[in-house]
Amino acid sequence: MEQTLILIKPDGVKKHLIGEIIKRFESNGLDIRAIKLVRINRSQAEGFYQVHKEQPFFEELVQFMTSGPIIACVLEGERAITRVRQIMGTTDPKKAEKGTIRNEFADSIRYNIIHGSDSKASADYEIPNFFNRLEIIGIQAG
Ligand code: IDP
Ligand code: MG
Repeated sequence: MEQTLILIKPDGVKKHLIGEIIKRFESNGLDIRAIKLVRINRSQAEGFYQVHKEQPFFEELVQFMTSGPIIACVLEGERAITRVRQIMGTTDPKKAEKGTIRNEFADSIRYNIIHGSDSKASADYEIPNFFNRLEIIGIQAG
């Protein structure tokens, strides 16, 4: 079993896509282990995306991710990381496969609706940015 983090970005929340997006993951058989609506500040966004801090789009990305509330969600299932990335579609919605979330709903490579961890190492880093152990159902005893 694998766990992965998804974020419904500020554009996805503004477009009222929370239900639509969660439905796609649940329909695929993935289990929700934690979920919350949060607004992150600049230092949280910089920390979350620190792997991209040298990228030319970093400042825009931080501004975007702090521009409104987001949904953070831990999903669990066999090969959850790969399955989630497939359901999301690739970063640039113009290149994303038909039927994927980004292909159907995203406006641009910058405003692309959703984040999903891209590896086990990323998921292990990203999940604790949003949830402590007690908030993830199934990890704690009892
Ligand atoms: P991913 O979200 O598909 O994993 P990453 O390469 O990890 O894509 O980039 C993180 C986020 O940074 C993207 O989802 C997108 O919001 C933003 N981003 C990536 N590349 C560009 C770009 O070329 N211009 C503007 N924003 C970008
Ligand atoms: Mg990424």
